[in-house]
Amino acid sequence: MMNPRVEAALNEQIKKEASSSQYYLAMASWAENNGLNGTSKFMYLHTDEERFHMLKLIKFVNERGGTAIVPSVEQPPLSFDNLRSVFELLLEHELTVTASINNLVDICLQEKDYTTHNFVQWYVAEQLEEEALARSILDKLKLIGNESGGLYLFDRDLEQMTAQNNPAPQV
Ligand code: OFO
Repeated sequence: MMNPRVEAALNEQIKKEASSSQYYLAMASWAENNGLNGTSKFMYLHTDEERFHMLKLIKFVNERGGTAIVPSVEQPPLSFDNLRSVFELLLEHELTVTASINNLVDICLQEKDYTTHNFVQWYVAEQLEEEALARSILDKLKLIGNESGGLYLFDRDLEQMTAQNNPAPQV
């Protein structure tokens, strides 16, 4: 049996990962419709990664004797102002996910659930990486400003970067 408080917090996290996946899927689709192929590929990969984060949690909860709740998800926005605002929203979103992971760590410690605490460390490391990546992309976009040649090159770079990445890992 899982500690009920930890189980509830893990189910909350499942919901967050599902909504992250949906959010980045909306960004991928918007970018695709706006000729931003690199950004679109990056976001399609990212939406799969978030789904993987969700699946990993679902399997963990079920394997530990809990019941994973597959959540319904809200419809994300249909459009975005521009490339920079997409990545600003992504970083903002990741910061809320990090806060939620930190809260999960706190609950594990309070409830002395060291197994889940150990499992959640993977997410702690993942959040560090995701925030760093979002910040480095935003730094580039700030340098470029509204210069269309620069934005074109940025999008192409992102395409190359995504192509070098492995496809989303399997659970
Ligand atoms: Fe699941 O790491 Fe982003 O949200």
